[in-house]
Amino acid sequence: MHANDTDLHAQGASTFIDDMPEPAGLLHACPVVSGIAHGLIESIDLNDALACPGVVAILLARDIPGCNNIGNVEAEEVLLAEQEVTYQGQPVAVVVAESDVIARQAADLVRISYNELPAVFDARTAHAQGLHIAPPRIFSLGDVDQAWRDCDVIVEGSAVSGAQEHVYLETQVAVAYPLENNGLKVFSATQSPGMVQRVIARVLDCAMNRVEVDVLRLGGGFGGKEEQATGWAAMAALAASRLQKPVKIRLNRGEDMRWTGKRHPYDSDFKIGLDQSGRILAYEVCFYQNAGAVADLSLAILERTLFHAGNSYFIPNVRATAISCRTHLTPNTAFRGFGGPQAMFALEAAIFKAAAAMNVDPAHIQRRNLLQEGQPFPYGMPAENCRAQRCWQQLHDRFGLPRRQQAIDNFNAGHSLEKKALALMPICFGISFTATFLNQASALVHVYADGSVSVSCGAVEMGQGVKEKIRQVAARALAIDKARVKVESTNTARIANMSPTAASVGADLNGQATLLACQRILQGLKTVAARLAGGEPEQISIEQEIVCLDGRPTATGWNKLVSEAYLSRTPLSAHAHYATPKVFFDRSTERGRPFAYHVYGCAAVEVTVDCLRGTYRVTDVSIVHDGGRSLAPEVDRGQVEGGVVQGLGWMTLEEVLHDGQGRLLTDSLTAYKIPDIHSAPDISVEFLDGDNPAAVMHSKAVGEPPLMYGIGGYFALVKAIRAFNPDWQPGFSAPMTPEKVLLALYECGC
Ligand code: MTE
Ligand code: LUZ
Ligand code: MOS
Repeated sequence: MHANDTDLHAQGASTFIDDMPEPAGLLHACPVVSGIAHGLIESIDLNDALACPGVVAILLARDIPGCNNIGNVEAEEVLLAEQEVTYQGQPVAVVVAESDVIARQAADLVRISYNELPAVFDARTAHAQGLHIAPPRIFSLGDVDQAWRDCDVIVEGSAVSGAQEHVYLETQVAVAYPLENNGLKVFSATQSPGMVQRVIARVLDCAMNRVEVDVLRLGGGFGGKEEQATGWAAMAALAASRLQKPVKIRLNRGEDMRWTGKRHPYDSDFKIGLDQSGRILAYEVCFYQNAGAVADLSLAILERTLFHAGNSYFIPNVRATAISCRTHLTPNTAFRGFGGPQAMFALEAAIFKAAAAMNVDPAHIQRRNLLQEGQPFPYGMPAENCRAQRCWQQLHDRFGLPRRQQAIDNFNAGHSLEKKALALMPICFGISFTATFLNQASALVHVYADGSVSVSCGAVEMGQGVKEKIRQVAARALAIDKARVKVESTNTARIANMSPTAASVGADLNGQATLLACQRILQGLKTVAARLAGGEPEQISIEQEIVCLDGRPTATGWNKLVSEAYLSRTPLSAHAHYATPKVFFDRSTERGRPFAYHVYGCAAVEVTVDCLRGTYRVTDVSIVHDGGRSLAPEVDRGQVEGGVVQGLGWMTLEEVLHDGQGRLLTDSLTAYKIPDIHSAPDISVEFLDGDNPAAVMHSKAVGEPPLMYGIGGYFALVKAIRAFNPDWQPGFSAPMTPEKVLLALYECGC
């Protein structure tokens, strides 16, 4: 009997890298990082640090045998700075010592002197100075310039959304073991074992087959370990390879917060035009993305911002421009939603402002413009199996929204110092990696002679339940009890060239590959079964571990079948590869079909504001979420609930602040507040079920989309504030912290 991750977590029996017994002779690495945001390195003095008892080595860029480059996108991303530093927290050296305490103490004694250069920390200033990661990109549909003439109402404004810290429970960690023949085995808390393997091979100038990367599970990733687990693993590998000793690196919480990137802050300008009925005729938006110092995944994130510029609305005339601005902050990175949430926040701000100008509820405009089947997204792809309207309608009907709005109106009429408000938040999220080549996966399935099953694939478990889903696929495909199936660690020696577990497609891609491999084994098993039952393979099926002939059970069960197959030398292992069909995108025309399908949904978010103190509660979230046929209903419910709370955190409490020198001020969980169980609202989720031919066994990806329901929290707060202070003109700057709420409550409109 094989327990799933949830059971192991509940028993405290699941293991993480930091729980692994430490081998004798293990060394510990600690990076030495830049204390300034921008400058040229003049000298590095290692003497004091090297004199510390227990320090074994200090490695610099010149000690890298291969390429000092850990970037996916651009050659500019170095493992260790050589001449120039471009952000506070940028690694310059790695101290290797007998304990992590010694390594940290010695790291403090490394003296680096700099010739400091000017630094820029916000996107608009960087843009004004021509500091960009790449040229702007523009998506357009229809003719915006013409369309303004037909509009009855036009409003313009700007929308700012802040960074977000991932706060995965397990901080960045890796252990590298030297093996014989110049090999290395690396345990890394990464969403991208394939990338960690490739980058280590590049840094060490060796073949990829020398490097085995293994991932059992992560204590959360949320995108923060898609690209940014790589550098730490490469440092451990560099040290292990050079010193021929196992080396561990593990950041503490403060280091992790200071030295790793966050969700990209965006600063956007919008202009929206509507007719009298509330139909949106034109939308123009320019997104200024704060990329930080190097590209990392910024351009892919920027692209997804453009893909989601219209959210779940049909807007016939759109021009969306996106500019990735280079600043001297820690490079920002993937975070659940991957640029989509920033786009949706800007559009909801535009809709809110238009609604205020028209003196209608924003829900009126939202409802009026929801996508319908066949209408195009701003990149030309028509909406297929569009469920925007159905989610909205079901939410409206099932959760009695008109009645609730009436109750809120009554409450507000009867309370002068407390105000409630309800905001709706429809979502639409494209499912597939937008880099088409990443939409592939493979799986290796073994059926052992005792009837137990082992599945290896490229999916990394990070709390999202992907292993449980893969298990379900294998169990259903083979018609056996789930307890027989074990999903192995994610390992580059068993699965080559795996894509990151990201873009919400972990279960979609790896599930399909697992299904194909199981079907291959099943074919051989059916031939054996036909022989045993005296029929043809086409007459055979397996149902609940029993071989059936023409649908009727025979005496042969799973164990007997498998042992007969083994004795008759029938293959009981298979490998399969899956590539998502029909996805493509042409960047020269910005047109294509980048997504296998879209996930829809709608949330109603209710808040209560204490108008004396500025404090508030998100009192209720009701959701209808587009779900497909779930592989694990409880997992999906957990993903929706967790995503909403994380999205609400981004929009309300979580404020990343830097000082004027680019130093992170909010580098602890006392200064950076995330939602806890006390601030989490009541959440009711209904799944809109149905078929989804585009994903494994008609399931639907669920990982990222629910985060965007949280945007409703921002607008509910804005509405509640206006119920108290109708003169207040919202500036659309998230997060809406209690301080900002208090100021807004008493800001005078004159
Ligand atoms: N849920 C938990 N518990 N922990 C995580 O780290 N990451 C999210 C989402 N849900 C995450 C999570 C992100 S950013 C993505 S892309 C998906 O899970 C990845 O997993 P999937 O592709 O299997 O859905
Ligand atoms: N990562 C990536 C992602 O490399 N490409 C994507 O399209 C994507 N989308 C969401 C999250 N991570
Ligand atoms: Mo998720 S941002 O795709 O790791």
